[in-house]
Amino acid sequence: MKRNVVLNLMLSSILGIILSCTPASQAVPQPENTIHLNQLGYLPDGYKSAVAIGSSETFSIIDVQTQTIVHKGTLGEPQYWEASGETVRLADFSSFTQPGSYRLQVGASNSHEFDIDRNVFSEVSTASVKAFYFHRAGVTLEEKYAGVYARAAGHPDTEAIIHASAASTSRPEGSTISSPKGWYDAGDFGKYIVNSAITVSTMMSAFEHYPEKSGILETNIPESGDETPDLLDEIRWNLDWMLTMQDTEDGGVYHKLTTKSFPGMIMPEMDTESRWVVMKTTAAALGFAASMAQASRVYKPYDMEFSEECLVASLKAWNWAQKNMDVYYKQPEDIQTGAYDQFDKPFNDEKFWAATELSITTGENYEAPIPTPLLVPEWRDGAALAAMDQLNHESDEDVKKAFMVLADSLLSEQMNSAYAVSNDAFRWGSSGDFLNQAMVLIYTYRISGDKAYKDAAQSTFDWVLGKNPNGYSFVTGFGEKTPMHIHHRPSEADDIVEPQPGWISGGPNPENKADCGADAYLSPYPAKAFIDELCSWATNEIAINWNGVFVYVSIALDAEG
Ligand code: 9MR
Repeated sequence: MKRNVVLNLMLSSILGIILSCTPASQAVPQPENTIHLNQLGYLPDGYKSAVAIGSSETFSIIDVQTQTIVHKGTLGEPQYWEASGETVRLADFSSFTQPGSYRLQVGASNSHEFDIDRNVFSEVSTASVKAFYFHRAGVTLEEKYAGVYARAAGHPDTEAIIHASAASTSRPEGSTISSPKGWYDAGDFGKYIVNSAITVSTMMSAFEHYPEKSGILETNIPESGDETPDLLDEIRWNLDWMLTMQDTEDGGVYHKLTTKSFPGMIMPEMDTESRWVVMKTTAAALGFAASMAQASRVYKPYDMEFSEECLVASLKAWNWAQKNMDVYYKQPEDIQTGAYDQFDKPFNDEKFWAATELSITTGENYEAPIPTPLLVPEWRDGAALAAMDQLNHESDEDVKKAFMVLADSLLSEQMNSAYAVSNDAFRWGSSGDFLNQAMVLIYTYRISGDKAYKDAAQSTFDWVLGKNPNGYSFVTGFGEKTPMHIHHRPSEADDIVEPQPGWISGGPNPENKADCGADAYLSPYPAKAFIDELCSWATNEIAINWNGVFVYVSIALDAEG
């Protein structure tokens, strides 16, 4: 189904009237559905699968124009999935390649409509980049770029206060620095270096690995039409902010810039509390060093001066980290915003990540051993992303071996999975985990040419767009059943029924059951522990890192056709 903006807006107003007199949990009427599939659709030559629940042995594909059956198939063997408590069968219709609009029928059940189309992911890919524009701090979003999501500027951050934890001789407690621009991290308005670093790097890697597709994305932002691709213009907004978070005196990088506690559900310009710059950490310095080293080579053809500035900043942060390899983030007592702390492991992966990016950019050898086993990337771990960048520049047998071990473990997990996905361990931001797995898999296809990895990447990506037991496409505004009540301040406060489009909801997470109150129902099955409620920050918030990897995977699948 292509997203029809006008129709959606009309539906929004009708729903708005209904919404005003019904409780949120009943607000969006959903079709009865025992078939879960990618609600946008599939690439003609790509892997195509849906999940069916029920006793039927066969499935049909119906052309929605002609209402005729165009393909018939047999469902796979029933498989029980502990994560969802369901017995399901897979419908594999990869052999059906005819472009068009369809629905899948199993017994008396019908799926959502979906397309088979060469450009099926183009629009959502563009929207997922555009979402970052909606999150720009310190600037008015004009209607010609933001449409109905136009808003006043918030958080100029030209007088961010140095917190006691960040004080130094030249920047004592209570002094101020100017730290404007950047993106809001998530449903809150904080700006966090660790999460910014993995996000900008994942997006720059999308650009480096798939330059043709990412170079032509048009997002209608103020910089559109300049010499630089829109994707890089958008990333630059955050890189400019990140540079201000370095203490140029010693090269250390502050962990975050936020208010002392989370504000209410208000628009950015209403949040006028003081914002604080909080302590320098090793994780911030190394993530920053990695991103800036990568930015230095990515932006070189477009802005030589900026490229040089990034490299100087990267080296300074790297040098600071060499002398400060164990400065973990410790949340000060008077600060309650996000921590992005990590006590589970040392900073080996961040060190490898920064060393790799610096080595690629400078051609010199920055030493750091590859941490094995490599893990799926996330905000806590940039090593596999570094491995991908390394392999994108030159083949290194050790790195390739470690990367293939990771990809093969994902592939084998998927082979045994009832939902044909590489994940059954659910936690905060599970949508991001699925997408990072899909990124590893699609990149493995690129270096191996083995279609099994591409199919696995597609199948994992399908999860986020609706092939999951919740039946939600977790991308706002894309798909028939999509979150309407994301934990996101502007979407709640802007009086527009539809949330900002193109954001990835965090997805099922059984870990935190307290956010909607002790009595709120959250499924005991981890894969179903999701509620589309505003209160559910642990399952229904959005965040830049999850969007960043969605950008990568949607571009990559599009590019690989
Ligand atoms: O994505 C983060 C998740 O991995 C952590 O478990 C969680 C709790 O510390 O925090 C998540 O990140 C949040 C951040 O701390 C503040 N902004 C919103 C982020 C997304 O929920």
